[in-house]
Amino acid sequence: MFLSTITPIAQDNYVAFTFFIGTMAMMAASVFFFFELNNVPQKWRTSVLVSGLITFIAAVHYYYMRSYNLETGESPTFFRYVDWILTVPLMCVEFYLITKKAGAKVSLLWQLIFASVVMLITGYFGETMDRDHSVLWGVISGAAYFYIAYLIWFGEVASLAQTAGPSVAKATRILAWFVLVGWAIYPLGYILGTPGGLFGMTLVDNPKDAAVAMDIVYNIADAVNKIGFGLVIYTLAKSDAN
Ligand SMILES: *C/C=C(C)/C=C/C=C(C)/C=C/C1=C(C)CCCC1(C)C
Repeated sequence: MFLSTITPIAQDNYVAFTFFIGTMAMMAASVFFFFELNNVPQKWRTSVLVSGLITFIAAVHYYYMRSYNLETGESPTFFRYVDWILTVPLMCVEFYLITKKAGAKVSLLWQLIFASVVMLITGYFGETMDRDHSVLWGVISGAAYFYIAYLIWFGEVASLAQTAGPSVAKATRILAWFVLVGWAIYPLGYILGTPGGLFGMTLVDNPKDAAVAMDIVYNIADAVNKIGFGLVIYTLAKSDAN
């Protein structure tokens, strides 16, 4: 019987369990954003659509990562990064879309996307191919992260948001907090999961426990950031009628 091939999630398997809950939450959020497309003003539809794409892409990856983790007992690092390399640039697209009305140029979008790709590729090297230099890769990745945060807090995104009207300014401010605080959870996961992750210090000694801590932290961060981001955009779309 096909049911016998299903691997049950053990009660103490928090990694698989948070992948499961993550799948469900991302799926529910996607359905919500897609169905609400018709209830938001025309000019915000693309933004809300992108919110739905972000959670949808994550839902598909989470579904896969849950079974990968259950069947191998390993951390699905590769698919984690495939997910991020698709969804983080889409979050950059969100910043571009909401400031476009105030004159955001495509070059700003490319700056954000480029920095996010550098942040993720260097993080991937540090987690997989070159773990001996995880601190160095983490620092480069962190620099790209700070550059993104800088653009959003003090750079072009911030100044454009100011001229785009009070609703966009307010939404950008909240999204900026997501980037500063919500995204900062990821380097914490990296530090917990990677040998030498905190300037030569390994916080969790047993590699299995370290991987578990990392996956749980990443799963929490993804739910907060992807669904939270989408809801901020949705609220903006609903509150800004003009
Ligand atoms: C939906 C997924 C999101 C918002 C993922 C964001 C990921 C990061 C902000 C990752 C940042 C990292 C660092 C700043 C340093 C260590 C390596 C990373 C890739 C974990």
